[in-house]
Amino acid sequence: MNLREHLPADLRSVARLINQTGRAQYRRAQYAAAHRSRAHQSKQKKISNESHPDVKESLLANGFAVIPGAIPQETIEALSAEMDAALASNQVFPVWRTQQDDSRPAYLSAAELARGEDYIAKHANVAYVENPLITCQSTLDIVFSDIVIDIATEFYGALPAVTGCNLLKSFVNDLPEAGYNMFHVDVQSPKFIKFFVYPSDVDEESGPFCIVKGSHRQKPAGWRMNNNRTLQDIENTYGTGSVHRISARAGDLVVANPTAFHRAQKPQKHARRALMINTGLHPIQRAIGDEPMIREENYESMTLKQKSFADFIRVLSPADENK
Ligand SMILES: O=C(O)CCC(=O)C(=O)O
Repeated sequence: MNLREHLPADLRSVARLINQTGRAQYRRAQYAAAHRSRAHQSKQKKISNESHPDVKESLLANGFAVIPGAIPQETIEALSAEMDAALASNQVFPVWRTQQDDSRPAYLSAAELARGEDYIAKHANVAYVENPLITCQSTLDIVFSDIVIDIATEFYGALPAVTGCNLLKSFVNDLPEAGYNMFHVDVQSPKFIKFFVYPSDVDEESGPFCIVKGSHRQKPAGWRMNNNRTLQDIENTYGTGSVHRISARAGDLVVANPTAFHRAQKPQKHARRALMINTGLHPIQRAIGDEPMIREENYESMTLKQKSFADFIRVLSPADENK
């Protein structure tokens, strides 16, 4: 039974506020406990890290940072080719139909997916590659690179870990803005960062990641209650020009604090491909994407530093893979 349906409308928003406040308190306690434990492990494991003080400073002040050319070009070329091959062979996570109506299922059917990317792009704003850390092995070189782990370690002051990994393509189409195209904040943890790497350059016309500078520090009361803010809402509150659209070259590393207001702008002229790495100190409930998984052979060849970063990733044995 859905109790909320039995509440008068004006009590429903109060119930939602109480529920959200309770969950936020729970997540703060979860983060604090995880921080104690993972800071302790960090001291014990004596893992060496390079410091990136400018990145940390920019993350704290603005909520984002861009590190130009952080990922080698050959890795980016491999990522680009593997991602295109995965999409061409329909290795995609169930694709959510952008315009929902009662006459069609919420997700595209296997027969629809088999019609290929042009068809998918007419019905969905975005498609995700299935199990990216397995399907596209070049993702491992990026996700477990020193620069990603070092920036995350310095940000948390404790051993970080991957909490989710998405490889996605956002399409140019006539469908309305939906989901991540609206301004929102991620609430799965009170403190976390995500990384983006693009297989090709991203500019204003190819659906850049947008973030409201400093909004991780300052939000109007009650704004967490609605994660569907329009550009107009944001500009009315934070001012014209408050939205920063992050253009980046293929191989740049973009880091962002998603507790700031952000969105994926809908691409106007060119589709956008992106690798997105979520990090944190405790496992989170993912809004989208598979549970992150890697092959046992890949896990076994990792350093201690990389294995710690894989703490929340499911390691698949050959027997698991054949199931
Ligand atoms: O794809 C993007 O640029 C943003 C995705 C996003 O909004 C999110 O992960 O919360």
